[in-house]
Amino acid sequence: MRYKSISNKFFINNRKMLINKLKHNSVVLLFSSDEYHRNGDQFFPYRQNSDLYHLCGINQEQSILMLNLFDNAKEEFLFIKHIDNLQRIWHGEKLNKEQASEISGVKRIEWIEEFETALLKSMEKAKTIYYIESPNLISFDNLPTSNTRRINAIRNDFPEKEFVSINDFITEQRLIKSEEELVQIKTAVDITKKAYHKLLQETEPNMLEYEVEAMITYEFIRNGAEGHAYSPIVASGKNACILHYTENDKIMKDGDLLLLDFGAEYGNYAADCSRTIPINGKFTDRQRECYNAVLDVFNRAKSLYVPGNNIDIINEKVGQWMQEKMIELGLFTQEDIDNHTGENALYKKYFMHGTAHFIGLDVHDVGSKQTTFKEGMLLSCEPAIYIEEEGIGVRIETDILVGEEPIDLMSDFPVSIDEIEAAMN
Ligand SMILES: [Mn+2]
Repeated sequence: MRYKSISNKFFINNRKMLINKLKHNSVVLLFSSDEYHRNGDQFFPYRQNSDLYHLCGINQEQSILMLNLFDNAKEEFLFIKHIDNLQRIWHGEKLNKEQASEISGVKRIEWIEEFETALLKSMEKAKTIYYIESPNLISFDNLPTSNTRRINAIRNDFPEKEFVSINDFITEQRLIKSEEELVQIKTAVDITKKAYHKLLQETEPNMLEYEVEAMITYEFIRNGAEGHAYSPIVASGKNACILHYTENDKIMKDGDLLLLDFGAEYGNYAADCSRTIPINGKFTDRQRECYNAVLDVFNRAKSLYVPGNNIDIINEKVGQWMQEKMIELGLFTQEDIDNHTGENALYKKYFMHGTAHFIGLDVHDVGSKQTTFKEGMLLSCEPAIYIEEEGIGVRIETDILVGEEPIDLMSDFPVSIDEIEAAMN
């Protein structure tokens, strides 16, 4: 095992929390993610459905969680893949029943072949089927995920049953991070810091962006992360103004800035970090002005991550602060704002995304812009400015734990101009 996993107490407790919110004479059904075909006989590296992981900690494909909530019998089942000797030779071991039980804390572990029979039996008594809606695969065919396909099939077979989504309940649970989850997240953050230090030391003019990507990947893997929590952005010069630039294949020019958005995944939990550095180790005067404008807003914004606030409130405040900075930077005047009639505020031309999103098992984790912050929630803080005509893009991003005193998990990452220049030279 690459990483240290969370104890089964966490998963047992998650199931208990969920069950307490549900009606009796019901069944909860949750199916693992698909294995995604790549090409030929190859598949993409497997990544578990985050909700299934949250409820049982199993990272294996072809797993099904079934919770029976009957008046006289509450019973938890986990169905796992059963492999033969030939498969074992090619692909190695899969979890046995004891291991699956140890990881998840579920007592009844069955082979996947037993699922249909067990389902029929549960359906004799169940009135309500609880399921989780997962987003469709984004493709031109809009294919449903395995979870949706299986639930739809069961819905067809049992049209008389009541089907109820439990997304809101799961979201509520996933939003608040437990101590054990924070250990995983802090490890992901720490590995991300190591990659940041490496690239601060080794980045030089005329390297290719993917050489920096390789430094990040190297530090992630050698420190026990599964890899990147999302496709990293290594964007030099004006490429920084393409928000989801992931080509990372241009030459990094002397005198340009480099915008990086990267984060390790550890034990399925994400870190999410953005930094902006001068490729040659020294900011120009104009770059300093722009960088310090964003840094100033970044430092002020951190205090907004307190209970009672929400993402909409943060976006509104940070938008106003960035607008003041843009006037100081000479991008437009107060008069321009007063005369502006467009649908979007003027500042959105230079800062077109939000400041915060939730972070957890998914880098853009569950929760909405109106979710009221509570202690223990984790969000990004990422003000930015993109001035395409000057080839300047600056984003500074950290991960903040909500509290009366918000905690910046990346407070020891070099962030001021002096710290960055010192680390690079
Ligand atoms: Mn982010």
